[in-house]
Amino acid sequence: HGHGTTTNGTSTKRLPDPLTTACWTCVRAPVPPLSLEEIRQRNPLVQPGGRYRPPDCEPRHHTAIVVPYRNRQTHLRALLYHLHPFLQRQQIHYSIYIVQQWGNSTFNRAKLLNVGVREALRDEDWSCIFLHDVDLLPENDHNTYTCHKQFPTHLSVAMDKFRYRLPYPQYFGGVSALTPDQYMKMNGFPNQYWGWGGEDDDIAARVRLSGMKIVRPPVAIGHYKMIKHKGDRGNEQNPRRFDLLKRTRLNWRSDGLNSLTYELLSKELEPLYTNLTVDIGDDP
Ligand code: UDH
Ligand code: NGS
Repeated sequence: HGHGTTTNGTSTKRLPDPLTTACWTCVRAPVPPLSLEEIRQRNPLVQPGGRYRPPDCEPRHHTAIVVPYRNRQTHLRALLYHLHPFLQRQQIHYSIYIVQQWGNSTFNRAKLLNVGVREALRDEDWSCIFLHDVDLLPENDHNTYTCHKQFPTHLSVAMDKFRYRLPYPQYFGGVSALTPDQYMKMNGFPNQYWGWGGEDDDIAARVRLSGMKIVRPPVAIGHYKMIKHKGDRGNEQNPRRFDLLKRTRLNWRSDGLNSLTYELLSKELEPLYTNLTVDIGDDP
């Protein structure tokens, strides 16, 4: 495998592109110095709202990508730069939703994901919904952004920061995917995790408590590069996460999709993504 160094000193990892052996799949870190306008020019077939349909076939897969978001502009550009061509190579009908938490209240990743799923399903009858952290770039084109018929999928099984393996067997963070039915069956995600940590473990527990299991791609396929960064202001470690996790079994039926409240402040069809700005309240 070729490894190069770009002019600004960042490393470029080159992997053989599995779909077209004449090409390389390049994952650059940390960020290509491209503007949103330049990324748009490279993706002329993407429609407003970050929507795409393969022009010359009837797509078998209809996937919404939902990204929990606040104040990570450079990561967002890297994700869009990478994901649009990646999904187009897979001939998927897709749309990218950025769910932006409004204001300065403590970040709540799982609640933003609930909002994203509900709003995405207003637009289309998606067959699959991806929950996607903004700083993770898939490295292998065989990692198809589609859903398993029966069970929720965890995709980011081999992240570079964890030396390309799971940090622990139950890990469900990063990138995951479910059908709308699977999502309803587990009453969505918890709304009560304000701040960093634990919400992904709660989601993994819900999968099992609702009678499902987690499926995963092979480690060689689920490779992701994480863009390095420091902890965010407004997303400090949640000291209550261990207590909450003890109560998932009691709480999952009453806290989730069926107790979700929020105010959608705006929905804008940007050239490369749908921007949902939402007031989800604050840690009580
Ligand atoms: N996110 C934002 N803005 C924030 C916080 C989180 O957009 O201010 C989103 C983003 O999509 C991110 C995801 O939420 O990828 C998860 O955030 P995270 O901070 O839980 O996870 P990440 O993998 O960082 O980005 C982990 C390293 C920070 C460790 C801090 C431990 N105290
Ligand atoms: C666990 C957290 C998860 C987190 C994972 C990886 O300890 O939310 O570490 O974190 N669970 C709890 O805190 C209960 S990471 O290495 O990415 O910072 O996703």
